[in-house]
Amino acid sequence: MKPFRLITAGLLATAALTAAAQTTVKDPWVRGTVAQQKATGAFFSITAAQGGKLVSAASPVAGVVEIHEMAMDGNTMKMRALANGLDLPAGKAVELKPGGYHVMLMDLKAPLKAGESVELTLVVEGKDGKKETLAVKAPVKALGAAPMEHKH
Ligand SMILES: [Cu+2]
Repeated sequence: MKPFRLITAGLLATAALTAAAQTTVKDPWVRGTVAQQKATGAFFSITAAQGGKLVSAASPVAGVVEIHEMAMDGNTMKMRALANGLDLPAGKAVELKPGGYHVMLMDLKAPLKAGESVELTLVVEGKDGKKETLAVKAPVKALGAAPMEHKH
């Protein structure tokens, strides 16, 4: 075998790894909860270099995790699940923040206190249909005491 072939194989492997990590998540956080509160939101900035969709999320702290948007329903702001996922335009940061897109953590197993951190698993589907899984650690922040209302 010629040494040249080995080098080529090495470069290809590196390229494959880079392609798999096309999505980056910045500044993740989760809104803290009070006793008896069963739902809260997780927020972050997400950028998919080649574009794609955030199709699902999971967390060990919640029984049900959905990707939500806020939308006007008549005169009321309501949340609803994005059935087809959240679009991520290529190279553009998409902000998930209070009052906008968020990852809804429901059926919480315990209250989330400031200082703790929550593990999130995000699944992004690329334009080519390939799925990428991202493990994110989001610190819990206590922002006011107002619990996040959940209406559908
Ligand atoms: Cu929600």
